[in-house]
Amino acid sequence: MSGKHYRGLIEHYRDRLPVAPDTRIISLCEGNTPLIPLVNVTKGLQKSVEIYAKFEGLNPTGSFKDRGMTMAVTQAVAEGTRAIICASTGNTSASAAAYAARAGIKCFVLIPEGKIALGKLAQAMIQGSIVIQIKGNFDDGMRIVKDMAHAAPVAIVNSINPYRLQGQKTAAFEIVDALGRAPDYHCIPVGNAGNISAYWTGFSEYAAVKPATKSCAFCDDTCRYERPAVTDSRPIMVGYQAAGSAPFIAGHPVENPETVATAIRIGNPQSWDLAWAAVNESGGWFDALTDEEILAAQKLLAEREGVFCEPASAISVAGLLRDIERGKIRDGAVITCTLTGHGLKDPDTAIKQSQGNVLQIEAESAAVKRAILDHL
Ligand code: AN7
Repeated sequence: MSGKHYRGLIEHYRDRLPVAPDTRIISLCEGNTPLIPLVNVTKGLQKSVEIYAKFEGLNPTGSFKDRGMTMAVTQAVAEGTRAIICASTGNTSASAAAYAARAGIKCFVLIPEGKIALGKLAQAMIQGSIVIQIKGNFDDGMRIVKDMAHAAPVAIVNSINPYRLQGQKTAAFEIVDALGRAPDYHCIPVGNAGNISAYWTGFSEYAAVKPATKSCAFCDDTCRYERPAVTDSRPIMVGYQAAGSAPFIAGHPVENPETVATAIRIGNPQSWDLAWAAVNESGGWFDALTDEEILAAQKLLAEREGVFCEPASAISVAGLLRDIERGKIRDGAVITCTLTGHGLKDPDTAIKQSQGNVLQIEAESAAVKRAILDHL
């Protein structure tokens, strides 16, 4: 393929990723997602801050998982793997299925029965993965998948696969590239804790001087020389969990995690130490939000900003707005929030909390006119 159109995050950030020059890239042109300024939710706040949403719901399968999956599946194929496997609360399975389909390999996904959002299940199914519904939660699935690494010829593509985090760190690169600087704070939902770890890696790599090893299609001559740090700072990392699934706030894994934000219904996060390192090294914190707070933020973003993300994603904005009110965010700060997945993933939850916006009336102009006048 020729030309300079965007060809996915591996091609774009090739010199910062562990990919050999002749490797066959498995890509759906993921990444390059918009950094949307939030213009309405900031009105009425005590502090003057700039908030940007990194809308990862606009990746090819509707979540940030595609960033890691392009790397993990590219590597799996390079190693001659013929099947991949993951445990998932939904988005990982949707993404794994898509990249496996693209690569022409088999995909097995373990999901908690009855506890994944409808859109994600539809994706995993139609993209041809073998869906294994287990009578257990994500943590049970993760334990079984780790067993399978030794028991069956399959490659694990959960975020314990280090290539996943390598791909996901590019979201931090994109944020700095878009802002022209690092944000002061970065707010992010935390489930299995891979993403917060990946962002910290990305922000840290961009703040460090590094010799360039390879050049990409977009680089100019300077690429061959030692690369200066792109930014001189790193953000304070803030991770938010659902109150019913908050091991980082409890300080230990929790059994039987529960939350309406099924994507982050995880009690035993695999990237425990990396996530703590991100928060501690950056001077950040973890906090928990109730399901009510999560859903209110999802609705606020949709109604006030026109940005429809899934409940787990909205927790980053829910937490940020609460922390601004509590005085934990400094005046004048530039803040980025990751909205990890698209709202269309979970239509049931969206419909359930928006019933009031539907009117049922006769099919007559007079009735419609009345309805309009009543609601102006
Ligand atoms: C929308 O799909 O773990 O802290 O199996 O789907 O990196 O786990 C999903 C996680 C946040 C949490 N937002 O990210 C899975 C899965 C959304 C998610 C997270 C997930 P991590």
